[in-house]
Amino acid sequence: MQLRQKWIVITGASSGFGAAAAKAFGALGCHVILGARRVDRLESVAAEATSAGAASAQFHDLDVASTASVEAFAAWLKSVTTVVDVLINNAGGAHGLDAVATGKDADWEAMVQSNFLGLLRVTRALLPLIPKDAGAYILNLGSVAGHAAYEGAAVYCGVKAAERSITQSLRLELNGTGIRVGSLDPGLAETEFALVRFKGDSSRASNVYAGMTPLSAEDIAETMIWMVSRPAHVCIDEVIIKPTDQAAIHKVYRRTV
Ligand code: NDP
Ligand code: 8X3
Repeated sequence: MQLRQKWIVITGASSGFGAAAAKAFGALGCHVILGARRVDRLESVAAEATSAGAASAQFHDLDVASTASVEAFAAWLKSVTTVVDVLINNAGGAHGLDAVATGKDADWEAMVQSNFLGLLRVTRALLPLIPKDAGAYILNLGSVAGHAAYEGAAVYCGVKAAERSITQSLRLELNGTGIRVGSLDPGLAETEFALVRFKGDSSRASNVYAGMTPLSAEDIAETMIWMVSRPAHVCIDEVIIKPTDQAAIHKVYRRTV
């Protein structure tokens, strides 16, 4: 599908995959609409998307953990465009790496709110703007963590498993509308993900990628573009993408440690 002049909404566009996607879709001449809580960051990302060639780049405060914020974002969006061709539900992340025995309510609640309820809230609010039979696409960010559990990640794995179920339910519910729905499920990718998980501890965060070559945010943005630019009759339901060094969630080849 030709993406030029299409309207692309990206949640969690202030860093990582979302920011890279804003620039990559911008470079294809799309209209990009960006949401996240750090509006100063969105302003810079929008400027970069414009420099890359975006037809337009606009942004608005969005906290997917709040229904009121999602509804305010949707109301603003309706003043900007009558159509959303691609919705990228990307906002989310992990908080902490505690075992269930020592897990913190605040971490659990933040993960459920952003990755799980946020995905539902944004999709519900924007569905009325997504056209039928026009090759539109709802692309949800899952994870290899939704396919296999690991220690300290009961809730993060749980919410990413829920993302797969939500994606599959939506795919069934929207069958016959021509709206495509798919999940992009990456393995280790170096963004602000680990920094957020470890609450700003940069040495702990960089250790996650020690001695191996992780995916980059640009690798993921390129994959998003590949998924949504297939012809309208082709729906990529699910993509698992991992670094070559990561054969499985627990099996990462490290050169220097
Ligand atoms: P980053 O931490 O770099 O980006 C996360 C983005 O999500 C930020 O823009 C952040 O914006 C936004 N976000 C978080 N919570 C909220 C919220 N409540 N409301 C609105 N926006 C929010 O990480 P990534 O780019 O790596 O992560 C993007 C997605 O990819 C996440 O869903 C993550 O779980 C998933 N993922 C990441 C992998 C990785 O290894 N990096 C692998 C597999 C999946 P702000 O703080 O400004 O609101
Ligand atoms: C992020 C990938 O393996 O760190 O979803 O959980 S992992």
